[in-house]
Amino acid sequence: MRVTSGEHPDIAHVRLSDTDMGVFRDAAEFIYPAAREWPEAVFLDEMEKEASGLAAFEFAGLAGMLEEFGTHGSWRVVVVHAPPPVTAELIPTPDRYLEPVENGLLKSDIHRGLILGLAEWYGYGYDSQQPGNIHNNVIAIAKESRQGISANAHLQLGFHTEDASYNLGEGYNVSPDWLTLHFLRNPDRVPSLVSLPDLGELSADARDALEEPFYINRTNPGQGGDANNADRPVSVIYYEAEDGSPWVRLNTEFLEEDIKDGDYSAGQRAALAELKALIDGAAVELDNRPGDIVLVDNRRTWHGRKEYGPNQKPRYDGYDRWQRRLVAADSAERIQAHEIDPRIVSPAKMFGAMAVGTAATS
Ligand SMILES: O=C(O)CCC(=O)C(=O)O
Ligand SMILES: [Fe+2]
Repeated sequence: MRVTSGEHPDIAHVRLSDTDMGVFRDAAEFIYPAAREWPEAVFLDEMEKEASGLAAFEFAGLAGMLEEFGTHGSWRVVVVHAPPPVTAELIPTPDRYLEPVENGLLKSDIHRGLILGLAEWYGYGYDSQQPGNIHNNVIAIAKESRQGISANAHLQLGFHTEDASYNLGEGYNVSPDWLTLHFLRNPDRVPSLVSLPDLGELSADARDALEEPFYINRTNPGQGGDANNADRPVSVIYYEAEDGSPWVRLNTEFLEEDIKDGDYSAGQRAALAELKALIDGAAVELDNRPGDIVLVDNRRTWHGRKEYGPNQKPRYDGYDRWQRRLVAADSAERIQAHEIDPRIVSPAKMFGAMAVGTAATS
């Protein structure tokens, strides 16, 4: 295994040796016949066990690297170049969201499952997004015209931290620490975007404003949209990191509207505009190929997608761009507090608990 630095000093690429590639392939072959029968939650439990064996020996180097990444104090994005899916084994790219019974386990899911296990991250899904599925499909959908949803190929997907609107402070946070995007197909090489700004470049005024709890993030349409916005303002920059470094929660998709005329003060709007400019200026394109597993530190990184260009339009022929998304947390307990099924979290349940908590203290 070699670690090379990439498009930005905070982006690392993991280049696996032929032996490592073989371990991934063999593990997938061996586990798949049984794993395809397991519910997703059971599958992830099993991957944790499987990975702990590999971490001791075959994948000790990778486990060590992921442990360092997992501190939230080193790289902000790691791309593991895992074996690409075997073309003959991969089902057509879906052109709509799948029901859980249709959304079977793929052999490639085992590669990412092992990485989650090595990193000791807790993978989960939502009852508000592709409900019942823990592995979500990121695909283009022909009739999708809403802004801010990954399935809309006509528009750029604006920079966001994943599920920013569900990050409402201690006890009320079901947003992921880690976002994993696993590329199965990307024939026209539509890039994902990440933004890695240096918050030290913000003016003191902007930073002071962004550390105050005034902002309500908009929930993306794929997560239920405005109906799932919280009734609780938060600070955009917050401090929960062990090393004291700033963390961020912000969906910039609808930020222009808030900057123009939201319910916010002139100083707050100026601070949001300054941060937006900083984020846009720190954009990096990721040229993802099948097999790439992009691991994003969702506390310190924004991500999005460029619009599909004129020669990149989806064809809906089964071979379009397709990635699997799995979100993950450092602490299983933080998520389990708001679960309705194993590894399925319910933001509505969290909002309900929040309302009760507020009533009790007011
Ligand atoms: O399509 C992409 O590259 C990014 C999608 C995205 O933001 C997500 O799935 O969370
Ligand atoms: Fe996203």
